[in-house]
Amino acid sequence: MKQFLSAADVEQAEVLLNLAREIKTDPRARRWIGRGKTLGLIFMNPSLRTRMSTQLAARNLGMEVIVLNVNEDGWKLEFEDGAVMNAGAAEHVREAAAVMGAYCDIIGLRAFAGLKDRSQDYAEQMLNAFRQYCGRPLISLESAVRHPLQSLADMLTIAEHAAVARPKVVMTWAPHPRALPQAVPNSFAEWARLFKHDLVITHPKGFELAPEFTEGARIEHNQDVALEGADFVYVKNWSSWSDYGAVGGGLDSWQVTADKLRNSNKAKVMHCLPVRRNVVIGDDVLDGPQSIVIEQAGNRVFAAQAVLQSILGEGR
Ligand code: SN0
Repeated sequence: MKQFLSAADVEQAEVLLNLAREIKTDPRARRWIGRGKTLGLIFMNPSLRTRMSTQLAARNLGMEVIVLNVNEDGWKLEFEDGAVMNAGAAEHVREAAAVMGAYCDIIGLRAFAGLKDRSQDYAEQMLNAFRQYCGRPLISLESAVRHPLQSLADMLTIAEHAAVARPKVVMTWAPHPRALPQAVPNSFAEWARLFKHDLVITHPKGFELAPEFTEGARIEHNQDVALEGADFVYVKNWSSWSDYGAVGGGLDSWQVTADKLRNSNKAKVMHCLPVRRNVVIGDDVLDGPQSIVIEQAGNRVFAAQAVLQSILGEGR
């Protein structure tokens, strides 16, 4: 694997998933293959799970890790080509990414969507600049449009819990006080299609995702109908793609509570976290037996390790 920015970088999805499963049985089994190599994790935005799980994964392979919260601890970066840099930004990404590439063997980058300008976000300016200038294999730690490490962990979690070959997977929109990116739901839909899951997406009108991501999925605007018979319920808020970044109001009834799940097939409930309790998902679900969110987050280590191992040339 040369980079990990989207599902398109994966040659054989099943093979990568099986590698993650194998790693989970003995995470330190190949603790020498990254020896002498350094992973640089560059964060433009906050992170808990991605930051910790990717470091753990690298250490399980014997790698050194450098973490930089570039907005707080680095120079303010300029991304525009040809910019006259006489204002806030002290350093252009051309130099910054190239220097990081000189120090590190693999780079991971987190750069969220700004949610102001759709075409700018969907052009993946920051991710593409790092890809172009770092000269090293690049891993997305959530970009403006996708979060593939999350999705690989999600696919692993579903594979572990699925009782039937093709479970009914429902991704439901849920309320949130802030505008959140579409990266997680975009990627989830992309990977669910890759793994040929029976995917139903339910959201209020106006919260359609970009059509390139939902192709092949069923869209159901009635949440109760969508949840009927669900084996997995993937809960996520996202802001509007058409009315770019809009949050919407008066949609509190979309919160996923135990009552909402009554007609599901004892659905396992997933969320990428962080989750706002009693806004997105009720306590009765998060603290109940149907929630698998902690296990899902635990699987982030094995997903990241499968990706690192593949980039190091020891995957398949
Ligand atoms: C991010 C998102 O893309 O939705 C990261 C998820 C892995 N989530 C948030 O930014 C939540 C922020 C909040 O205020 O709840």
